[in-house]
Amino acid sequence: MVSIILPTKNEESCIGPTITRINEICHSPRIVVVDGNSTDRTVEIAKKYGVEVIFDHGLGKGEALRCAFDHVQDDVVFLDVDGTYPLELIPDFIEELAEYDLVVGERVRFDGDALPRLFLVGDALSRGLFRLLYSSRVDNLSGLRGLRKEAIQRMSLESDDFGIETEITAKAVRLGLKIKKIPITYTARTGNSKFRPIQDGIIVLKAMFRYRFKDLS
Ligand SMILES: Nc1nc2c(ncn2[C@@H]2O[C@H](COP(=O)(O)OP(=O)(O)OP(=O)(O)O)[C@@H](O)[C@H]2O)c(=O)[nH]1
Ligand SMILES: [Mg+2]
Repeated sequence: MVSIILPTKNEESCIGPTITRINEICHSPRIVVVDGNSTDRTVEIAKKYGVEVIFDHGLGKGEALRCAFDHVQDDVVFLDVDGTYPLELIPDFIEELAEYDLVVGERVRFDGDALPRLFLVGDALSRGLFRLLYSSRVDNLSGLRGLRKEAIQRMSLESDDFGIETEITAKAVRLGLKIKKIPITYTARTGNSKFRPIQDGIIVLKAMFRYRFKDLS
């Protein structure tokens, strides 16, 4: 089985359509929404659609994902609930998990004004630095991924914040796990971004160096 994890913090405009679409394209999926104490109607809508809803402890997206991984004890596909990622490719991610430990939605195209210029520059710098430090070309910030249960166990994930994708990518490379990249188009977001360019950019940078040199044995 593969569980589909949806981290949410005030995503009331996208949660309903996202669940509907996943139900259309996947065969009886187990969908788990992990919510960061949304103050809008996100939780109410998720419950109305009949999916499991759990809550993080308010520390950020990384902690939310770790809570969800602990909860499901399963292979996972996770993605942002903001309309940016191609939901129709989720079955491909599920399929590739039969062979690969980590499946990354490699953002190769950005639709229109999907990302402001500052974000695009930061994104390119982040990928460049990752490549330099890890000798590996992987989209370390992509929020659409598949991850096998055994890989999650081996990684002993610890990030609470937006460093989580970088931690997962870094550890997958350093542990020699099998990584599959699926090229995707990134679309403009619906609703407000939770990513703060300066603070969260620094968090990503720190994660990049921390997991390059940390003893993983
Ligand atoms: N449970 C939980 N979810 C969160 C938290 N912070 C963000 N999220 C969700 O995690 C996903 C990623 O956050 P985004 O705001 O999309 O961050 P981003 O993708 O880096 O930035 P954009 O490109 O602007 O979308 C979204 O679905 C958010 O609702 C949190 O603290 N707890
Ligand atoms: Mg997003």
